Amino acid sequence: MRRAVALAARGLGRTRPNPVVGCVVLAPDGRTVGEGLHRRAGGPHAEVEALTAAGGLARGGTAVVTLEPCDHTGRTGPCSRALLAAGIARVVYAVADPTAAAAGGAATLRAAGVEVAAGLLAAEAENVNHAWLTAVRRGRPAVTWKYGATLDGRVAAADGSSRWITSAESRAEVHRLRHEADAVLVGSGTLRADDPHLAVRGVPDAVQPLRVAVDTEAAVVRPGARVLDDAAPTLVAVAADLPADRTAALAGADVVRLPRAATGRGLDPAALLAELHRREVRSVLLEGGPTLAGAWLAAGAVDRVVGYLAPALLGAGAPLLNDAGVDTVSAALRLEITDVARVGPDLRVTAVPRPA
Ligand code: AOF
Ligand code: ZN
Repeated sequence: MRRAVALAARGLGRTRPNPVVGCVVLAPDGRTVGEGLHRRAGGPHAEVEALTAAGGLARGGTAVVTLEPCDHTGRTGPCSRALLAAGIARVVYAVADPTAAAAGGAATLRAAGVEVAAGLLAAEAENVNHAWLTAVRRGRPAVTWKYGATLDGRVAAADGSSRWITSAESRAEVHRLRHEADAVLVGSGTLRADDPHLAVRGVPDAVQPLRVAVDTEAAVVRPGARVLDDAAPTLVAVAADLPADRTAALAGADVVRLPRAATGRGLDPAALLAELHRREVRSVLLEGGPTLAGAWLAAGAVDRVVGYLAPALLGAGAPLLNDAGVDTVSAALRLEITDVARVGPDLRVTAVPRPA
């Protein structure tokens, strides 16, 4: 199963709107005779790829798969039937398929006499599919807020300079996070201050995410902005109530008009996430800045936080987070740390909101 999870991880960023799935087929004597992963929506499911590799050696063997085999005909046929047709005797899967349409593979296999076990390395398999599982459970894309800051929580110095606070190693990792995300999103403060490009660089065969520029007043993004180049598709989100001439300068760009947040600050995160969900985005990397992150946290629209902390102190300058709707300690947004790692000289902390 550890190998199957590693196979699944290779699909991250490539399978939208589908999950990542890995599968290993063992012959009756326990030898690995086939491996597979789900590489893209519309392509073969992991089980089918592994069974094809195994050929006749799968008969009487075991299929180890990170997600419950599907029982439906979507873009491809049901994996439950494929496993039965190959003569698999035992199926071990980690996580149940939470979609109503595809679920039921385990029951179908059991009814046909296959021995089925669930839950092996479930935490690891959940983790690799965090985005897709969150999206299915919430009915909207999973949102990861990523930031890079000094140890005293600043993203810029007093003079406004902000380049290269974190290390080259951390910045390289952020390109991988972008590649793994279906969309990368920034607000108008970051667009104005940094003119960010938001495309993936330095990842072999990278899939470029949809770049989402939240420019509520249509006051920042203009032709020539780096975010509008042809390195990746871009969606510019503006307020629905703006007069038409405000978006005239964006002719040719993909512009969506959305309701404002109830707080009056920025766009309604839920409306933007619904729009992205319609566009088959299942994971969003929120890259800033502090005002946008505060609004999204306050709205309960952040599912995971990844912070890169550089061993540097500034003492003054912009904080990594602005108002998140908290005015007293008892109302703090409490998180649970799920991972801590060294990345070059920096510290990477991953955390998820604690259920209220
Ligand atoms: C599996 N193995 O490798 C994958 C599964 O429309 P389709 O054919 O692409 O099916 C997509 C659905 O099938 C997806 O929503 C999920 O429930 C399941 N994905 N299942 O047994 C796989 N990718
Ligand atoms: Zn399947």
